[in-house]
Amino acid sequence: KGQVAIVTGASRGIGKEIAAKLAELGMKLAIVGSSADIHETAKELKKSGFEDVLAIQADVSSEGQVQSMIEKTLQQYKQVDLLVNNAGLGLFKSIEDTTFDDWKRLFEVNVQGVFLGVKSVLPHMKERKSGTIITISSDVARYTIPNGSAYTATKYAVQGFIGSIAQEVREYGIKVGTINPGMVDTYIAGSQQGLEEKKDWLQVEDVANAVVYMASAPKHMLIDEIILHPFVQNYPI
Ligand code: NJP
Repeated sequence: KGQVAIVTGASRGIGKEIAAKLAELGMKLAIVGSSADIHETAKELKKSGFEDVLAIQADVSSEGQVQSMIEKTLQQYKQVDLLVNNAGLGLFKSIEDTTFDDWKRLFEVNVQGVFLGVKSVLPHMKERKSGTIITISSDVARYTIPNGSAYTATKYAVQGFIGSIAQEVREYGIKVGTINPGMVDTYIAGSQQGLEEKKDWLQVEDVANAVVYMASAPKHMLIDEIILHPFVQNYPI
């Protein structure tokens, strides 16, 4: 209660639900999205009774915008206890249909975005000798899928980056973990939320609950990773 969280990619989908669940816990929020929709989401959260919601329109792939995201959050709340790197793009296309621009944009948002988020918040968390960084990666960071080569490659990159960081920053009292969901009913890759054919997929609350569980681990406990997938999804273990 009273702690401060930044949630990226909170305009819709998983990030929006993470923001709502953290607000329910009494956390103060900075919610981030690249489109003006982020202001609508902030209005909705405020309407639900959560007062401390700061909307920041920023592209996580831009070094300057991520820096100002942290500065605005610190200006408003003086501290950051939790960063949730959730913003991400999906792309499910054959290699023939995947353009070089698709590839670059996916890496900019999914990988560079996570790098910049971590870089920008670390000095503050190191100074306070506390903080938690949770990244929404994917179960495809563990195996491969056809028609998802670029997307899968970004999530493998995130896993490698985050795993290394987790070990580096432990000495500063900073916890780092990833949530790796399978198929979640969201707007990813131009989909719609709530479609009948996705009713047995993970729901956004499932992933948000995992974030809450990871973020509320007692001081002596580190949850490195949570993997969750729909019961109907064939998951190679
Ligand atoms: O996607 P979606 P999800 N800078 O499309 C924002 C991972 N995941 O909730 O920019 C800042 O509903 C965008 O807002 P806006 C996935 O890889 C998912 O499913 O304003 N924000 C929106 O709020 C990703 O890392 C599944 O349009 C940016 C949000 O991101 C995370 O879950 C499976 C941005 C995307 O909402 C959330 O994705 C899995 C930018 N440059 C992992 N670009 C799944 N859904 O099945 C986009 O394994 N956003």
